[in-house]
Amino acid sequence: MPEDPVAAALAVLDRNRRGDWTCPSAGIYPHQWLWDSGFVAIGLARHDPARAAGELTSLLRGQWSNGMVPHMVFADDVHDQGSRRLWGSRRDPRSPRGVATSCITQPPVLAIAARRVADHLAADARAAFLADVVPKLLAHHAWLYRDRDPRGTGLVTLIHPWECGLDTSPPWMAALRRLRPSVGLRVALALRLTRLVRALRRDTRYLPARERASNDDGLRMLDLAYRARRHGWALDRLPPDRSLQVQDVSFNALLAMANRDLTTLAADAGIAVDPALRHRFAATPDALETLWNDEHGTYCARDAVTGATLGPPTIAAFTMLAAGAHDERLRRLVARLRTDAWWPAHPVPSIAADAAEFDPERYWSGPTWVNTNWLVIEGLHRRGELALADELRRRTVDLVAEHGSAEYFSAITGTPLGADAFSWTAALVLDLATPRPA
Ligand code: 9WN
Repeated sequence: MPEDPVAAALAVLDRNRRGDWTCPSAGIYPHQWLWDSGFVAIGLARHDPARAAGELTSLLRGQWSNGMVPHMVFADDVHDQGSRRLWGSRRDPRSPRGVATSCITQPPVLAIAARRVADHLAADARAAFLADVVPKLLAHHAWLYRDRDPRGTGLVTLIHPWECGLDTSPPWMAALRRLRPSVGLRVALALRLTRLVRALRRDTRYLPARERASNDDGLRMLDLAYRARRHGWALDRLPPDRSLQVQDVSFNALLAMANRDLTTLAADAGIAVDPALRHRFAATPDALETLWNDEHGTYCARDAVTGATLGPPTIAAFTMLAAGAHDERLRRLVARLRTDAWWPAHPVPSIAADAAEFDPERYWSGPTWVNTNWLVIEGLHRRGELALADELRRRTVDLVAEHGSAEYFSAITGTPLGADAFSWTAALVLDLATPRPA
């Protein structure tokens, strides 16, 4: 008999609690991650709004003076020298004093989470929370547009797969493999220094290798991070032929959603949004439509240097249901969602089940994830597809009730994969356990 899903989810979040914040999963992910904390706050908003608010404010202790919110804030008491040394954030004068962080970002879900948290706080606490976080979130979004969209296209450019959140999804890995390797990487690949990579990797110490990125891809991602470090993590300093520069679908769709929520929160708090920033916000929805690809019949990421489409299509396209405005395209997306390839026994896989790259157990190359299902459900609600939204909601809650709060699941068999007791799985089940009023 499966446990009560709400009680089980709260137990996972208590187990992963580290004071004010929650780690994604003890052991493999001991630090604080940006979008993980956003999802934790969304899930906790109704059950414990004060803790949910603390989850967001604690993440923002890692914010840099230029507004960048890093994708990781390191736990003080966890030895993880390999990872800390890679980033070396403390050598960068823009990093916060006394807090070690990564030097790249992750999907900007914080304003989306903050709006939900604010809705559940009592008036005084809400005013104090908004006075604290709204200026920081405005600085965060201003950084995204200033540093990552210097040409004013309306779309932010990412410089590393770790920034997109769906890290090892096939379009990103294909682009990474096409990149001319550095001398160091060529030597490492030729000598097959897998032992070295395994020593640097934390994930395969805990999990079967077949569920994770290959060692070669792991090496390529590390090499790319070292290259970006040599250029101060700055998009405008990266050599175009030796870097990845990607206009990612889900990152920019989440940015459009977050811009809407941040605008509402700023108005509530009586904080003015700089007109130039408003102008940037306004450009993003139309710019997102330029990611539509007729050949694939869906939205795809784009190489920001060459303009090439990065296929195959992934779950990222469906996040447009919550961000897009092109009725005909979004109708086509909903129809596509109901095809066997995207709606197998346990919808919705990270890539189509009939794609050549589909691998049912490997990370972002096939399994279904609760956070992406949550985003699809959000989009279906926005489109008025209430029956489909509720079906996906029920199936997601049932999957977790039956198999536990795994990091991800086989979309074919439901087998739990990756880390267990994973925070965003638990948190979003908390949110999904209660059906939405129609
Ligand atoms: C690198 C923490 C993070 C998630 C990402 C997921 C994975 C890290 C990793 O874990 O990324 O940031 O070690 O592979 O891809 O979405 O935020 O849960």
